[in-house]
Amino acid sequence: MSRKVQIKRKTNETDISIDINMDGTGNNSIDTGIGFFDHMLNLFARHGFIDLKLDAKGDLEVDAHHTVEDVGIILGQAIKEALGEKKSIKRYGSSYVPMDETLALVSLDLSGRPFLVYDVKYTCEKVGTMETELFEEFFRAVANNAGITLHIKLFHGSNTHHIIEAIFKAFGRALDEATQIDDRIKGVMSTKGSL
Ligand SMILES: [Mn+2]
Repeated sequence: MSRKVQIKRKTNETDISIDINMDGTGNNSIDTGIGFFDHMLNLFARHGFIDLKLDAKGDLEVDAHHTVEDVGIILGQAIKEALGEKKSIKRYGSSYVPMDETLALVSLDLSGRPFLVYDVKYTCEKVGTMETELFEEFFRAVANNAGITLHIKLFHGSNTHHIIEAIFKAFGRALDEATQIDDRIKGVMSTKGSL
């Protein structure tokens, strides 16, 4: 069973193509035009063992908002499509990731019920050229389009780069755990019979 998907999405604001393999090694090539965002998506792919090719051309002359949100939408769609009926997957995944003074938790359920709880406070409004408030928009777009119940919690942290980096690594690790196949699971991991 191959869990690979290619999607292209074009609007008046962005033009994005994605090529994802959920069962990869973390191999990735990412170009969103936003350096810090590329760095974070690279970490997500590496720590999630996801092969990811992502090319996004957005209206950065306006600001980064459309690009970040639309990357979240297409990434969510690609994850959802790649996982298909979610047969025999573990469904839940959680990961605590420390980075120096920072400790973050991502806990998620591939439930088909989109929900985001984002309990993160930043000390700076910007990291690189990017507004920190955009990360919540990104994760909401991913959760809504992938059908993930997604909890992101920062326990402590003062350096904004560390905080966001720990969250992206934890997201990759939690998603990797939740998407693993467990042969003991016949059908889907739900008494309801569907996810
Ligand atoms: Mn870094």
